[in-house]
Amino acid sequence: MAGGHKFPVDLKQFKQLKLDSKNTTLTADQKKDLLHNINVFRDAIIAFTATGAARGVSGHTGGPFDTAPEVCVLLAFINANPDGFVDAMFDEAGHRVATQYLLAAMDGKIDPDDLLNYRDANSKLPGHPELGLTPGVKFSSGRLGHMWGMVNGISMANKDKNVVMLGSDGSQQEGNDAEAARIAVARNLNVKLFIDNNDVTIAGHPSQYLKGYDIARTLEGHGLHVVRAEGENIDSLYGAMAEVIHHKGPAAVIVNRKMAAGIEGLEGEIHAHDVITVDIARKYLTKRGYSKEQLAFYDEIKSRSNPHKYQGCSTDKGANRSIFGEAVNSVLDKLSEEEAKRRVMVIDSDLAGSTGLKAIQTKHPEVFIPSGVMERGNFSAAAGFGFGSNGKRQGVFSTFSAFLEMCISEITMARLNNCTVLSHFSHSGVDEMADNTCHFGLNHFFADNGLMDAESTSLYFPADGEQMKAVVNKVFWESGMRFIFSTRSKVPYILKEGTDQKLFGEGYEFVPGKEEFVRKGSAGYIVSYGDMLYRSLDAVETLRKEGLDVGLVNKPTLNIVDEDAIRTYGSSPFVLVVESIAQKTGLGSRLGTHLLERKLTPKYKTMGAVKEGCGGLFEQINAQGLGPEDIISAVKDVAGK
Ligand SMILES: Cc1ncc(C[n+]2csc(CCOP(=O)(O)OP(=O)(O)O)c2C)c(N)n1
Repeated sequence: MAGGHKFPVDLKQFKQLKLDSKNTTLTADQKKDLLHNINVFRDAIIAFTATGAARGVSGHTGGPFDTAPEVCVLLAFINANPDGFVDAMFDEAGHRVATQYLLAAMDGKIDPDDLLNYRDANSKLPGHPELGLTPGVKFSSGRLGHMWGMVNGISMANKDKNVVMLGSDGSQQEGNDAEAARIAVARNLNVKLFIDNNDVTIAGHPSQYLKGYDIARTLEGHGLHVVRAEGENIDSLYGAMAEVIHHKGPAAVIVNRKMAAGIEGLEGEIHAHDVITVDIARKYLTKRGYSKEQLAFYDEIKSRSNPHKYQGCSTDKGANRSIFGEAVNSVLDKLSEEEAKRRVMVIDSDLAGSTGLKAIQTKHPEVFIPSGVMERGNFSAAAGFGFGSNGKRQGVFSTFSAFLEMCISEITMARLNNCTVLSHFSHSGVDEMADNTCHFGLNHFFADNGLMDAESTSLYFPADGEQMKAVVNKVFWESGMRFIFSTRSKVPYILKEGTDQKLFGEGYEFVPGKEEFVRKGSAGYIVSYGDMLYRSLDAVETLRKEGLDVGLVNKPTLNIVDEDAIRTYGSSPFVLVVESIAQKTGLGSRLGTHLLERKLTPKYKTMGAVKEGCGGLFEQINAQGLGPEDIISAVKDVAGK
């Protein structure tokens, strides 16, 4: 594996230390050995996470680098008393997966050289830990705030053992952790938390954007035994950890530190959350004594891109998730600052740079509220802003599509309160999602969860950047609940047939609920939307050249039936739904009903996301069976050709 690259860090140097948590101080030798282990662990984390930067698949270095001291101390505690612990270092911040991969390598479950495939497609080393996928990985994690609750139950099932969890100041912002704290205290569970309080999340420093947030006081308020420690002072950290392990009942160490301490160019910086650059990694590792030859493998790791050339669309691409923010700006530009502030509130969930809100923060700071990793609270705040306004006031909310699943109940209550809220869920589907399965955005239709007589809820998934602008402009001031989806990946522009003009460019007007005939055909129709539209168009063009007159319908409003359009394609020989969200809950699971209710009985087939991810970027779509050839063969299958 790893193209034959050799992992530069010799993991055998790691000492099998045993430390008894009854002793709250370290001897000079123990301290020396611990510091040695921490250095080896951190070298390894830096060495292999930087391959994510080299191959262009991103990743996370600062978090797993930070928690190395806690992990090394815990390993020594567990070594000394294996029966005293449940055998896993649960981590509520799943992006710190590098820790788990390194532990698996140290356990002999994966070859250390394989670590150099971090986040590569099909490497089984995706962006978050997935139980059952990677040998040696002991749990799944990746949605913040989802681990502690389970750790409580694991503790209930293992009363005579400690259950340890690595925590983070990002994850602790989630409401779930407050519920988990109450359960842990009420049941006096032996859960032990080690919370990396590095004051960095994705979008900024919690001390700046979330005034009043104080993890130690919060957990003390719940009734946990809390000890504060200086994370980069091993005596302070060790003493606090020993005390907490020894304490009977739930307890936490709040590990205060600057993120990426000691890494030149990263220490205390927000981007330390992300993957380290090869340059910074090289500098760090060279200083630590690794030779040029040992680090030469970085030069051989290259990014790959999708070799397929899609027909019917432009070669240039637009990032719909960013275009959303620019489109909102174009609406705000028409208002005075005072009116914008009074009528619009845009709330972030620590992902402004990823979901397009950054552009709004920059150009219209008067409407922007930075907020924490608290999707439910933020969504409800956006909904409440529009409460009673009938669209005159707009709350704008945004996060990744995966986390829509967290907000379903809040959406219901917002609907029952006739709230007006415009939501943008980016990172939809599976395309270019190296973060893998827990980050897939699959269940958009869950947002349309009202009754048939309820105020209408609209789900929009524009196919390209021009259509995104048109959608935002059209629906911004409407009342009710509107959900707009975009992908992590950029998408090309759909072109007018046989020209290089953009189909949704000048002169195009978006009409909510209207389905659009991109190609008329007599053999049957593909119905698609979002990022699958250009892929479907490519298949349609190929099939038409082969003599099969397939048509293509774009359905940018996912959950409203266009009666004229459905009659046209429903009367054709076949309908194939092509989408990148879950086949189980997507459009394909509904359109068949819509057809039958109208006594339309074409041959029918659906294709969408059907399995867990393979890691990597463009490879994800193909791995789901949604590649160009797959669409062509599905058409031939349903057409009986
Ligand atoms: C429920 C949920 N919301 C949002 C995210 C996206 N996300 C990943 S990491 C992160 C913030 C990370 O902060 P922290 O946990 O403190 O990690 P550190 O920056 O210290 O590595 C966010 C918002 C997520 N993974 N899960």
